[in-house]
Amino acid sequence: MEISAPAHWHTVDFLSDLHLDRTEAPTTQAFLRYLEQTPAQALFLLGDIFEVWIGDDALHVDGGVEQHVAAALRDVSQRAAIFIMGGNRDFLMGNAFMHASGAQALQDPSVLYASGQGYLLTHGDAHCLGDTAYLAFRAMVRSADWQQQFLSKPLSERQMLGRQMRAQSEAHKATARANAPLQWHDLDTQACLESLENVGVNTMIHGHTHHPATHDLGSGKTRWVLSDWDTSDHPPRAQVLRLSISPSGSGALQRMPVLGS
Ligand SMILES: [Mn+2]
Repeated sequence: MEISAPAHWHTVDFLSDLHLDRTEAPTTQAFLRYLEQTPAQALFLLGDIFEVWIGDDALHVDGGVEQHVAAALRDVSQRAAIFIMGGNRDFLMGNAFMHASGAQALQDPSVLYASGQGYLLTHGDAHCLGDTAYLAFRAMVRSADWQQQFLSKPLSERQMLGRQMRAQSEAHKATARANAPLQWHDLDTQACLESLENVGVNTMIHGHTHHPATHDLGSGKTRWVLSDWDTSDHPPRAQVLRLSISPSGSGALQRMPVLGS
């Protein structure tokens, strides 16, 4: 999928990995404040905005984080274009959620043309070639059959599975804090270079690893890794990558903290 920035886009924000799970959580509140305040004309949410997405009917749960976030995005959509890509946790976000949010679904990968350049946008998980167990799981849960079967379960059953996934994820994080950092898989550099060459652009923007960095891939190619968000962690993290497009049309990427009360 290709998107060309219209002339009125001067500020474009990229975010991922907020892992929102409760309306009242500080990270959710920080995101809602960010949405009210951002000057961006376009927002690109590149996956794992939600900790888990059990189906668009979660929007009917009053007071749920899904409903709150959709309503807030819909408000922003009056003044900014919103593009949402699924991550490995929230890939089941469907048309009803996009409609409720005033957002456009963004395929993984997609290319944004802005400031005279192309930006390859992806969540990042598909490039983690070393994580073979995950890639097998990914192939399964991305199949139409699996998704149809999952979504046909009663909402209450999917809510229970969602709670189990959250609990596992919390236990995982607690272990990581208590012991040495857990092993993690980074994106495969060769796979990234091939993806960039396939679409003929030099810059890749992705999330997923929770290891924000700017990697020089050589030959003028760069990989920008987005930060995850967790305002309860030490130090707290909440950051967007912002593309600022000057009146002359040139662009600059910069990491912007969005913490603050
Ligand atoms: Mn992810």
